[in-house]
Parts: sequence; structure tokens; C-alpha cells
Amino acid sequence: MPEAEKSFYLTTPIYYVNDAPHIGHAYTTVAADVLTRWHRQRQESVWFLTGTDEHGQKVLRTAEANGVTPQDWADRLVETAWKPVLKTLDVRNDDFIRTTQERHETSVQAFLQDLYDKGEIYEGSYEGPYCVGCEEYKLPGDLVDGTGDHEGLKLCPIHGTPVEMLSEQNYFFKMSAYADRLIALYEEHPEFVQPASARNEVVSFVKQGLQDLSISRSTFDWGVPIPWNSSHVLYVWFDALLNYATAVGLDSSDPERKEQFARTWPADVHLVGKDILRFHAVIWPAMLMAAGLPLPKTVFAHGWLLVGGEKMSKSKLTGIAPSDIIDTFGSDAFRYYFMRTIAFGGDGSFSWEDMSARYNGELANGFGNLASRTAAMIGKYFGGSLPTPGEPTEAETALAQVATKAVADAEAAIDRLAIHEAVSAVWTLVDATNGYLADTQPWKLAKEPGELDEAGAGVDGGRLATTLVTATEALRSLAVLLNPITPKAAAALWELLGAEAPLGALDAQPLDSAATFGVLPAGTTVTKGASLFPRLEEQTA
Ligand code: ME8
Repeated sequence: MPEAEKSFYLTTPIYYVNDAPHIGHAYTTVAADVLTRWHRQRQESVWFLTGTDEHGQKVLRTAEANGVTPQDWADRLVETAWKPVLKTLDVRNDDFIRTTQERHETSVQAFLQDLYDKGEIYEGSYEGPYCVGCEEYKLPGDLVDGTGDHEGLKLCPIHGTPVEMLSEQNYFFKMSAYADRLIALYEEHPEFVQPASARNEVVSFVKQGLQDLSISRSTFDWGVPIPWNSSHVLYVWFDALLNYATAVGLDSSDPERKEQFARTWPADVHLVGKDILRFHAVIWPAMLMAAGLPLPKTVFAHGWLLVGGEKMSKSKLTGIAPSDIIDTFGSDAFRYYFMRTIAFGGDGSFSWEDMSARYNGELANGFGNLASRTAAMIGKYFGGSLPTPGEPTEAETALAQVATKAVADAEAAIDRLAIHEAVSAVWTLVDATNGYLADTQPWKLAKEPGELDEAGAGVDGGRLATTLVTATEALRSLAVLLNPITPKAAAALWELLGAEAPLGALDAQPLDSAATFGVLPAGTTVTKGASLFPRLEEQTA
């Protein structure tokens, strides 16, 4: 049997089920969806995992406060909030892992037992400040001084809440032993932590030396039991990080799952927010090194969506639900806005004014109107049937060159995980096609002698035919390029261009030939259809 192609494997963090998703969570998931759809559009084999992190004190306390068991709470949140939001965002994940699933818990226990047998885990005691919001023991230097109601207390810098002193008899993972190997990893594989600012932070953190990691808890029981001592449960982060490997078949005895692991692991990209960079770039590779497993290729930490200069969060009551925006603008506009306006890797913010301006300016006027104008003119002059173009002039060649460059630039940007640059590159073709129509003015060409026949219909081979076919070809390229970013509008465009009959499904169009003009045959049925992005005042009228 030929060896199956290694999948491009990308993950999001698994989100805590203590609360419902806000647009910060949606941001990571949409970025992951755009990247994986892009790789699929390259016709690669792709695996996209997301899911939920259900153990630990944070979830336990929320469940207790709501008077239900943590399992009931997790089930409720997953079914009413976390899974539905994927639909709302138009996300096409291949799998959804929950850390309370048997497939995860069994593999986690096997992994732990293996590390214990190898002498990587020992028993000891620990006392230190703990942030339940982060589910992390903090170093004293990490904390900030409280003011006002919190005067005299030490606070977590991320959550702004007081830390708690915890003291426990625990099991420890010998993480300190991996500091040198981790430094060597960052040096030999600069692509392992991205962007560069994240890499620098991790390198300087590890260079200060690592402590061993407390990996069990005995003061509550909401977690995966430690296999050799069931009075302890596993520390939630050790449990959670393993999801990336357990979901694709780590330590499974099932032949199909084993085959999946071989085809999928290691992950190509773990996409995370910068709040959880150290867990992914320090603890996770150390765990894998201890187990002798291959390391993921890249951990990419994006920035935060900020509100009033601080990380948006539900606990600070600054979270905006994705549906608040999507109900007005739709999922495509949501995806477009966040991918285009925030440099991927840096912080950003959301404003209704900016969103409305970009929706009307870029999506409705820039792109949607381009499609409807072109289709309307093909309707008016050619009865909705694509004509045969004449010889190209410089204007047509120049537009084709913009398309070629847009694809090349977008491809390169995606490989650098610079999603915002990829969207901008695609948009150069939208702008250039609008410019092309403004320059060639097909509505004026239609008044030139010889462009229309006696019955008033456009003639094949004329300038009018050439400009409309060229604009249609640019739109066909755009449908392919925008399919990963704004999939609903791309599908609607593919339909109005009548492209499926001659060319097949949109998803099956390879990216590398997206910019080649002249593929839609004469006679293809082009229809005006509904606006791809109706202007906002039209929607409410
Ligand atoms: O940390 N801006 O889960 P979590 C941008 N369960 N992204 C944001 C954001 C914001 N304001 N707020 C949240 C956990 N995110 C752990 C992860 S993984 C093995 C375990 C996104 O529910 C961002 O991706 O707190 C961040 O890293 C993640 O949600 C944290 O989600």
C-alpha cells in the first residue's frame, strides 16, 4: 500500500467551557479556518482540529456556582455555545475534541504512565501563588500589586484578579532537565516559535532556567485520574496540551487510529493567543521530548483583541459575542474584517464604525458591486451568455499580471502565516479590476460603432466583449482566492459566473492556476443574482 500523504495539520487552542465564546476565541478559530481552507484550496490533504478544555478548577467552580456537575455544565456549553459558534462562523473543522472524551482520557493515562515508567515524574511538594483564571502557578516576579479593592494583594497581570496561595503534595514532571534542549530547538528551528517577538520572549524565559512542573492535584477531583495514584488528578494544562496528539490517535491500539497518527502527527501549526504561548512553546515540547515523540513544526502566537487597551475577556465583561456582529454583517464580513485589519501576530481592536466603513467601502462597493456590474452588463449586452473576446491589449495583459502577482503574493503570505497580507494581496485584484473597468468603460464602448449588432446585441470579438470577459475572468480568480476567506460570497460568485458547469466545484479549483485567464468558455451563463454584500442601508430598508 502506498504511504498516505502527510496531512497539513493545524490546531486551535481547546477553549475552556466555563463561559461562552467571545470574538477573541472566534478570531483564532477563523484564522485557523482561513489557513486550512487555503491549504485545501491548494488541493493538499488537511486536518483541522478544534475543541474544548473541560477539566480543572476554573470549569469546576463555574459549574458549582451554577449548581450542576462539571460534566453537565461542559455538555451544556459545548452543545449550546461552542459547537454552534463554529457554524455561525462558517468554520469547517475536521474534528472536535473534548477532554472529557474517552479517546482522550485513555491516551492521556497511557502517556502519563509511560513518562512515570521512564522516571520523568516524581513526587514532591509545592507552595506558590496560583491563578485559577490562567490555571497556572505564577512566579512572584509575574505578579502585579493590587490597588483599590485589591490593595495589599498580588494580582495576576492577565486577569487582574488576586492569586491564591496553594500548597500541595504533588507529582512533578522533570521539566528543568529540558531547558538546554529547548534552547537548542529555538536556535536550530527559528520557525518553531513565531512571530519573532514571541520567539524572543520564550528564549529569554527559558534562558533564566526552568523549574520542574507540578502536574497533579489532590484537593479536587475534576480531572483525569493519575493512573498509579487515583487520589490525584492531572493538572489541567498537562491534560489539555495532550489533546493535539490524542485527537489524532496517540497511544491508540486501533489500527485505523494508528494510521491516522502516522499520517497526521506532528502538527504543522499550533495557533494560539499570546496569553498561552509559554505552555505551547515550553511545556508542550518538553513533554514530547520526554516521551520521545516528534515535535510540532510551529507554534504561532497571535495578538489580543483589546478593549480599552486591555485583553477582551468575559471575566472583565468586555467580551462581545460573535453573533452580535454576524447578525448585522454576516459571517463573511466578520471573517474578512478580522483577517484583513489586524496584522496577524499583533494586537488589534474592533470598532463598529470601522467595521461599517469597511463593509460598505470594501465589500459592498469594492467587491460586490464589481460582480453585479459585470454580470449586469453581460446580461444587458450579451443576454447573459459570455461572449468570445477579441485580441488582448495592454490593459488586459496588465490585469492578468496583477492576478498572477496577487496569487503569488498571497501564497507567500500564507506560508509566512501573514494572513492580513494574503487578504491585502487578493484585494489588489479587486482594486485593479475596478480600475480596469473605470479605464476601459465598457458602458461607453457599447456606444462605439461596430460593438453592437443591428438588434442592439454585443458582438463577439469586439472591445466590449473583451473587457467583459476579462472582468469575468478576474472575478473567477477572485472566487477561487476568496473561497478560504469569504466562503459564502465566493460560492455565490461561482454560481453567478456559471462556472460550475464548465469548470467543476469551486473547492476543486487549484490555487496555482487561479490566475490563468481565458478558462471560462464562450457561452457560459452569467447571471446577476443577489448582491454578494448588500449595502447596509439596503438591508435595513
Ligand atoms: O487558554 N484576543 O482557553 P481559553 C485574541 N483552555 N484571542 C483571544 C482573546 C482575545 N482577547 N481571548 C481569548 C485556554 N482568545 C486553554 C487552552 S490549549 C491546549 C488550552 C483566544 O478559553 C486565544 O486563542 O482561555 C487564546 O489563546 C484562547 O482564546 C484562550 O482560550
